[in-house]
Amino acid sequence: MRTATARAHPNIALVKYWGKRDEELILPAAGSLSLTLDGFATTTTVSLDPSAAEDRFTLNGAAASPTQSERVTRFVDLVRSRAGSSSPAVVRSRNEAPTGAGLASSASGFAALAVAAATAYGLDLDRADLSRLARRGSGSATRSLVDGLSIWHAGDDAASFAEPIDGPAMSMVIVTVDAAEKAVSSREAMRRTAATSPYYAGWVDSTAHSLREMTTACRAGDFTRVGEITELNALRMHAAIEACEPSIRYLRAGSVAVFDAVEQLRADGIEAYATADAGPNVVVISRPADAAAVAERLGGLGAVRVVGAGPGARLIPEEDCA
Ligand code: 2P0
Repeated sequence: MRTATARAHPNIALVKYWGKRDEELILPAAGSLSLTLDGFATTTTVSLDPSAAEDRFTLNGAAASPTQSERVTRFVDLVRSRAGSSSPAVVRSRNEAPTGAGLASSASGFAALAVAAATAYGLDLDRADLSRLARRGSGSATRSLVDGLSIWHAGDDAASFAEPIDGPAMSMVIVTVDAAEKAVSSREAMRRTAATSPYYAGWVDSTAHSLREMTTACRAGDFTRVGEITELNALRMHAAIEACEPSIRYLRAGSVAVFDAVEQLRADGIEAYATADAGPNVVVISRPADAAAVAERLGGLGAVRVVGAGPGARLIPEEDCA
């Protein structure tokens, strides 16, 4: 039985991906840029089981929901068709992050699955190809193949993968204001934003512009500019999302309180900038030397955890498997 285990971490986008130009291939409307984290890992083992009738998928030791299983099978089908195999697989996955709470568990999930499944089915793929493959599972997974700062290019199927980019050192203070599963999935909310938000076209244009500015700021090691673009880009994304019909509001009162506290931190001379994904939790970036002070100041607003740059998805030895 061929088996492989991979570990991947979520990433937090500084310039966000929100909207597709191709739903089937998961090609983004604009490029994005993120930091792969050193916490909240997903570890996934894929074992071929030719005698099984169908794939089996367990998440944190329990059978996954039909929706989750179907999404995994669709992804493994892609790997099988490339490998010329018809063998079902057993997929066992463990997640350190709360699933569905805006901490991008689909990014670490599909990045780990791409590496483990490609290896178990005998595909010989380089890092860019693995990034392109992970993209087919979930857009944000494209970036979790890369260590640290990662830029995911828009473009056609061949060009749309992530690669590393240099930038200033930074920490991320994750403020979990609510760990419950979100009401509207990113996929659905993205679709609704593109279809109904009057600000969608402006969002896509401004993101492409922000990505160019962010690339320059990263290469210059300019933490301040990186932070400013990050916060602005997140607020623009949420404005576009809130303007869709029916409206979706991911930011709750507790989230806004963190944005307020971050503004106060800056007024007090500690440089920190806030961002938030498709959920109520807020991620605050700071220079590594300021992270402990930022975490202390934000501690009353939710559970805080400080993380830094982590490794892209990779194989791990069998004995570590889920
Ligand atoms: C991002 N997010 O850039 C943005 C910011 C959430 C907010 O990518 O449909 O799970 O699987 O491609 O990647 C979350 O959406 O969506 C996401 P699909 P995905 O990190």
